[in-house]
Amino acid sequence: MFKKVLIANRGEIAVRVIRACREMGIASVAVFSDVDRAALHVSKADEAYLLGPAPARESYLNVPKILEVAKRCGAEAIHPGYGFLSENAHFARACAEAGIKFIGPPPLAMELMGSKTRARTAMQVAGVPMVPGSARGLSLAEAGEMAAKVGYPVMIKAAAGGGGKGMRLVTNPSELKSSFETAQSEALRSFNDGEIYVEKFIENPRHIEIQILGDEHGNVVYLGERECSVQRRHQKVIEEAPSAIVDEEMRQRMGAVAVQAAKSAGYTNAGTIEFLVDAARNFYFLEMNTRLQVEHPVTELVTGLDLVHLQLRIACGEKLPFRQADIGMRGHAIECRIYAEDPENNFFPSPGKISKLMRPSGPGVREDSGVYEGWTVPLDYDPMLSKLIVHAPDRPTAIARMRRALDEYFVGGIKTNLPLFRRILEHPDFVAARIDTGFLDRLLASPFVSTGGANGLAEIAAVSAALFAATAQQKNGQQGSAASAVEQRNDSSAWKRTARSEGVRSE
Ligand code: MV4
Repeated sequence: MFKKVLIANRGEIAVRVIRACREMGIASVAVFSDVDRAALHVSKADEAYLLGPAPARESYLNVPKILEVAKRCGAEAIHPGYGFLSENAHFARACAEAGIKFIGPPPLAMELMGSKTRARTAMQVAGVPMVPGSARGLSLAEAGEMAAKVGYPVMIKAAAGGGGKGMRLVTNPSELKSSFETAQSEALRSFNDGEIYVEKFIENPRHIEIQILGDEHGNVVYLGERECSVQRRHQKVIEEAPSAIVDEEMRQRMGAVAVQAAKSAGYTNAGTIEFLVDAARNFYFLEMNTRLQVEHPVTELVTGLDLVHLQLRIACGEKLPFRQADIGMRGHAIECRIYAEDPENNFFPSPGKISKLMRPSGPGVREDSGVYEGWTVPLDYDPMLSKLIVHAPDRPTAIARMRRALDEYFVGGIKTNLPLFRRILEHPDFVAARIDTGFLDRLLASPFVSTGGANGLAEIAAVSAALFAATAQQKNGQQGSAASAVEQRNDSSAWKRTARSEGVRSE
């Protein structure tokens, strides 16, 4: 096994990888930018090195600097996390040339999947079901022919895109020219690559993805699916495993396709095949993500496997320690991505100092966090603070557990999207698993009337604690100690009563 690994990332995923290294007896090396000197991942690692100023180009995307640090400290491998350099084939190649193992797939497989048209061609050859459309770049005239062939509405997509960038919906032939040209210039500007292709439009699909693992000896397994349909602007908000609409038969078919896709691409390490699933439960290859994903914990909880341990073992040349038949799935897991953003102000980022942090715990609760109380969330990077993940025997129990965990969670000093999750988890469509990629937009467009329920117990507790501390002194002289007044009553929540008596809450 490696003796020392550098983690070329920050935040919760850097902490996640550092934890796996510690458990495996591997020394961990953190890197950080000027504004991340006091970040959590820096204090958790065995060593930490400054990369440069805050802008990612000069720090977490600075390939020469990262390789220089790796060589200087004697790291044998680099884990890229997600985002930043994780899907950059040039970086993977530069690591190999520097004699450092990139913990991920081979550069060739990353490049293949990076081009959506090349990926479609390869997947078609491998027999992977595909949305009808083209498998190569098209001229405007060819796009018109293809659209007529598959039938409107169609999606115009950038070959270098993915994740929703450079994508246009075209509902009739008269819109094709302007949409094509807009998508092309957007693609040229964003990716320096104007290649465009066409697919039939699948209306309100579900987004369901299959986790795979491949070793460097030709073995590939699938670890079931994740339901990721709850999204906003192509950002996932909630993920779960398993999907309520996937039964064992469908799982096996999707899994076999995903394994075939990975094998035909020469893929190794952890990867994810994304599928669009239509209302009739037909599934179509969308794209492959060549990295460990944000939502990997829900798969870990239902399979009982540690994906980062396995990534490290695979990168070291070990064989997968199990076969497909050995992999089972138990219960249901849900993840909420907690962001420093304001749901009441169009989800505008809300970085700043975390003045108070009360985190949930207890049975079946996991939190993968990159922050701590007193830390100032910088405005230079993605504002995800942490991931709250629950595991329970079944979906209804997992939903109840997540609601309970959210009620225990309080973040003071900055705005977060915590209130949004309470809303989603109470929504009848979510509870009934009637979710597709349009669910969250529909929910946000509808007026919201709070049911009052158990909303924000942790918030009441935090406010009450502050008031208690501020007023206990003067109360002492008047009507005895406030503490004893609280202790005397044990019928319901003491904090709630204190809040009520202080006029914080009127119920
Ligand atoms: C589609 C589609 C419908 N039909 N392609 C959005 C992200 C990008 N990776 C692909 N996306 C879509 N491609 C066809 N032919 C609908 C989407 C889509 C979507 C896909 C997955 C998750 C959320 C989504 C939200 C809106 C649109």
